[in-house]
Amino acid sequence: MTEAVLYDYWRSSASYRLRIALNLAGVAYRTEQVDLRAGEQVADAHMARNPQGFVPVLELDGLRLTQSMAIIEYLDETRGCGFLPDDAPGRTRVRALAYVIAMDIHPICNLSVAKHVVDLTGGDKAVMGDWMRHFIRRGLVAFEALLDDPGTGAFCHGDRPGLADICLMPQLYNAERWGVELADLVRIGAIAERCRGEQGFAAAIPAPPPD
Ligand SMILES: N[C@@H](CCC(=O)N[C@@H](CS)C(=O)NCC(=O)O)C(=O)O
Repeated sequence: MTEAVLYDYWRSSASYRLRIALNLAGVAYRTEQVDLRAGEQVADAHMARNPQGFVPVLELDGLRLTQSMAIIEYLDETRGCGFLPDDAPGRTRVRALAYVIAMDIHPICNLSVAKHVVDLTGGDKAVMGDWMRHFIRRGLVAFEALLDDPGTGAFCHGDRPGLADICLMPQLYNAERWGVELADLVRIGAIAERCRGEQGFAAAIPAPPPD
C-alpha cells in the first residue's frame, strides 16, 4: 500500500490533531513540512493540494483529503478507531466538545486572521497575543464547564480517548504558547495529564523539524 503523506506544519494545531489521530489509528505516515511562517501554504504547490491554503492535507488510500475534522471521521469510519461513541447522544456530546475548539476557537485564532487583526489595528504585534489569549481562554472556560457532566470519565467522554481529546490537546499546546491562564481549569488539566501518558498523543507533540 502507498505510504500516507501528511502535509504538516509542526506548530499547526489542526495538523497536530491529525498526527494524534493517525497514531491512534495505527496508520504509518511520513510528514512533509509546509512552512506557514514562510508563506508556503499559499505557494502554487500547496494551493494545488488545498485551494484553501491550509494545512493539514493528507494523502491516504489514493485520496487527497483536507479538513482535519472530516479526515479524523474518515479514519474512524475506515479503521474502526472508536473516536466517537456508539450511542447518538454520546456522539453528539463528543462532537459538541470537539467543535467548541475546532469550529469556534480555532478559526478566529488562525494565523492569517490574527495577522489581519494586527494590520487593521495599526500593526501593533502585541494585539495578536491579546486576541489569542482572550478567545482561547473564553472557549476553554466553556469547555471546562461542559466537562462537568456525567459523560466525562478519565477522558472527555468515558474512559478512552476520542475526538474531543484529539482536539483538546493541540488547543492546550497553543494556549500555553500564548500564555493563557489555565491553572483553574482543573478538569481539563486532569484529562490532559492522562492524554500525555498515551503513546499516540506523546508521539504527536510538536517538535521543530531538523534544518
Ligand atoms: N478547518 C481546517 C483549518 C485548517 C487551518 O486553519 N490550518 C492552519 C494551521 S492550524 C493554517 O494552515 N493556517 C494558514 C494560514 O492561516 O495562513 C482544518 O481543520 O483542517
